Amino acid sequence: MGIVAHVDAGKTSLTERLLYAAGVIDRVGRVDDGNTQTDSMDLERKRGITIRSAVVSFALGDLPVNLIDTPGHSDFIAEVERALSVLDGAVLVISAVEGVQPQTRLLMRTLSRLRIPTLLFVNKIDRVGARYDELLADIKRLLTPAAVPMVGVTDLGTRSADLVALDDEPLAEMLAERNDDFLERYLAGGPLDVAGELRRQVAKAWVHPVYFGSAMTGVGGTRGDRRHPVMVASGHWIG
Ligand SMILES: Nc1nc2c(ncn2[C@@H]2O[C@H](COP(=O)(O)OP(=O)(O)OP(=O)(O)O)[C@@H](O)[C@H]2O)c(=O)[nH]1
Ligand SMILES: [Mg+2]
Repeated sequence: MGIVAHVDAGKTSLTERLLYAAGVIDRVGRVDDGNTQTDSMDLERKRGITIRSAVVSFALGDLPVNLIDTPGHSDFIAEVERALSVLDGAVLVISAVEGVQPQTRLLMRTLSRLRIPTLLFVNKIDRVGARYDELLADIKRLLTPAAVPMVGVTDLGTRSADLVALDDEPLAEMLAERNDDFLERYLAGGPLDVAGELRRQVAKAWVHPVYFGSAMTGVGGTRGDRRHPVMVASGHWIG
């Protein structure tokens, strides 16, 4: 699993959060304090930037996971390219404030070309100036029309920003556009395995679910009783 983004979007902070959520570490380090797992070189810790791709390996149940935190600075692009060639899946991180940036577009183009299953994670929803609707529109216009939001956000742009469940309808509609059998069942009002179909279409890199959260406050994932994938590794879905 690769975590990729434009510089400063929060890749290292998100990686740290994921390690915490997976039970690998029992304290969340901070880039600004120079104590994260993946910014481990002296220069990285001093400058608060990632220079080298770093892999952290752990198990989720029986499933081995190799999480790769990549650099965002364009000087270190070779490090990212090397990582891309081994990925089973990617999380493309976008800052809710800065939005879609040049490196974001470049990465999405490359991930699409390589048909790597890619989730989008809009980070920093706690920061002043964080956007939702406008950013989703930018994502669809500049990155991929096949982007679909998985959660809504309350108190956007504040420390108490949180997630709310969304209606499944737009998601089902988007999936129906890409699978005739699913479309037939959708039109007939029949029982729909939305989560299963989403998994299949994400694995084929046909659709890109958009998650929202904050690596800083730890808000993320989904809300309500939806059980949708948040990570992929070796063709298996986790979460
Ligand atoms: N408010 C807020 N700040 C964040 C969040 N995530 C990261 N930051 C801050 O944003 C800055 C960059 O975070 P990093 O995690 O180093 O970002 P990065 O994408 O790994 O940066 P590079 O590897 O250098 O490209 C740091 O000052 C973080 O503390 C977030 O969710 N909310
Ligand atoms: Mg980093």
